[in-house]
Amino acid sequence: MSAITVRGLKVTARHGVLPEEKSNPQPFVFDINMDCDLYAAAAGDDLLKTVNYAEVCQTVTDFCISNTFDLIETLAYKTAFLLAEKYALIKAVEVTVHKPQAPVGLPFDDISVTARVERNTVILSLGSSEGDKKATLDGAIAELDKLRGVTVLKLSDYIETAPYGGAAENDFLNCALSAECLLPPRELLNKIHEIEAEFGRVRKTRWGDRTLDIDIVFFGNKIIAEEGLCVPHPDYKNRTFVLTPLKQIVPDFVCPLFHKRIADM
Ligand code: PH2
Ligand code: MG
Ligand code: MG
Repeated sequence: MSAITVRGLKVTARHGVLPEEKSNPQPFVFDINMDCDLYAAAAGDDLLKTVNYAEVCQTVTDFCISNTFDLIETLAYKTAFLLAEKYALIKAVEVTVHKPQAPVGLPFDDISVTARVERNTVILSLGSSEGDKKATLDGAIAELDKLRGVTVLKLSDYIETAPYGGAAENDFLNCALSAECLLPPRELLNKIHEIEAEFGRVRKTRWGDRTLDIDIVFFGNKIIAEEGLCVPHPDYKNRTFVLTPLKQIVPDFVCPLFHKRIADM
């Protein structure tokens, strides 16, 4: 993967916890590294197919000047997020913010914070077995798409499926979608839980009937095994109500666990 890097972009601005840092501007220095595929730009010698570094410098400067944050963590993360949102070519961006005159009262060489934002394709499975199932799925998809940093790309048909697992009694309405996601996995999961709660999800019996269930089936090529967050979904390949919609929207996606195309599962 190729990259564009800016080092040492200097901006005078008002970030810091102390009141005097909010009134007296001080220097901040940015290093920005953007992973992007630059082949098309280089092959065509075309500025329109790359990320214009002059524009990046202006965007970062404007953002830094027109906001006031307590933490350089916030400044670094929000700057990285803004760049990833603005430039679709960016696959991942790292922003380091240095604060060379931080009011520490002791001699130091440098203080900095680095934040990273990645663009991943995520694949979600949705199901509903209580209430107005179609309205719930429609509403949940709209809410997902409204999340900052999440853009729905492809949506499968809605299919009626028999309950799987033995606990639920009603038929389900299921679908799957792919989306572009700038949030880290745990943050996406938290947002999903909020949307499930908004649609009246009450966590009763495992596998029981529910107004809305949204599962992360894939998160790019990541393999995650944490409390409450297992990706790829541990049982997806045994569930036709997941596989059928996936075959429709992402037949060529290769599962990072089984190294097989979805179409061949
Ligand atoms: N979800 C479950 C349990 N069983 N069965 C079908 N048909 N569809 C589902 O979405 C489903 C299920 C637990 O999440
Ligand atoms: Mg589920
Ligand atoms: Mg779930």
